Amino acid sequence: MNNCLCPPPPEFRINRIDDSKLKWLLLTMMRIREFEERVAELVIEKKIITPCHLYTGQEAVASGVCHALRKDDYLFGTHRSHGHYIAKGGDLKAAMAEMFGRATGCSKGRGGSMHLVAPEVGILGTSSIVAGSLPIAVGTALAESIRGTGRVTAVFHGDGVPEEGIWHESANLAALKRLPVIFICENNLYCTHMALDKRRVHDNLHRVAKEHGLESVVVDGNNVPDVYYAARDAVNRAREGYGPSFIECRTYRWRGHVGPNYDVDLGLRNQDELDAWVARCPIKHFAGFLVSIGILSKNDVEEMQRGVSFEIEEAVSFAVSSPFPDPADLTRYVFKGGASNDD
Ligand SMILES: Cc1ncc(C[n+]2csc(CCOP(=O)(O)OP(=O)(O)O)c2C)c(N)n1
Ligand SMILES: [Mg+2]
Repeated sequence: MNNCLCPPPPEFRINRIDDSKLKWLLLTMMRIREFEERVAELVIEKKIITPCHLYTGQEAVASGVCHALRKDDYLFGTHRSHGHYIAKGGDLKAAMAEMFGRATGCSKGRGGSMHLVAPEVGILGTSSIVAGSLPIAVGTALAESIRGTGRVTAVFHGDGVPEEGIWHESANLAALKRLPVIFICENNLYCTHMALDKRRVHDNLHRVAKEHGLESVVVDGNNVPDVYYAARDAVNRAREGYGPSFIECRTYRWRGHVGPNYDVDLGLRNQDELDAWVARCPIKHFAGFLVSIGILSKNDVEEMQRGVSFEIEEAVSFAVSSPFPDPADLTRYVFKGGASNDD
């Protein structure tokens, strides 16, 4: 693991991925940041009341990984998945409407912040149950390997998840059957309010994954090209039948575990630590890099930012003008084929 915000690997400069893709990486991170920071404001204003676990600071992970995935590849997420949803191509308006509990939301207003779905772009679900997505993701990978579709499954999870038994069962089965699944561990150093070094004797998540038989790497999760290259390699291996991988992305969430506060006042982490990670902002650094190599000008970056702000405001307007679900439909979507389920 490289603790500094290292420059992109040489290959990145030499065999540059094309400019439109570089811009996509930056744009995606900006969209996630703007979405999250707008949601934070709306929570403070009590306009959004679903509990929101914000992704600010971790944008490079979702963006780098999803850039390596195909649209029809599958994605599973967690309680902190707005970024995964956006990076995989989920509709922004539908995501914002879900935050407001509206019928036009991606989960029809029934899921809230933690339960997002968009099967049209491969997002089969995000879940509030810590580690709950793991066995489902492995099951999906098993199904796709039997069908021979070449589809890959990416499952995002936090650093708290390898402390759950089901993570070990899932990793073992995935390795045993050489399944096309990628475990992306977003190690933001905290599980709710408990730091990694208070929970583990060793800082060894990637080694544990390796022991289970997963191809395992650690990357700087604030460096989007680093994340992309690790994900690209893992996706290629999975698609070619070489089995599962584990990518530990070292990163940090700027805001507290849940909601818009920073948790510093609670004595759970200190301001110096937060400031150091804010100084390593993945967006600021990548934008600076693209400007430095002449792919974008400062004006281009500002224009992109204005476009993103406009897009998010449009999503908010769409959400607040959308209807709530009809109470008469309460039991719809509860049971497949149930009396009131005609969808
Ligand atoms: C099975 C289960 N146990 C406990 C919880 C309560 N809980 C919600 S989020 C969380 C911490 C998850 O930490 P981590 O996996 O590191 O993800 P992060 O929040 O840091 O993104 C816990 C313990 C839960 N939702 N589900
Ligand atoms: Mg964590």
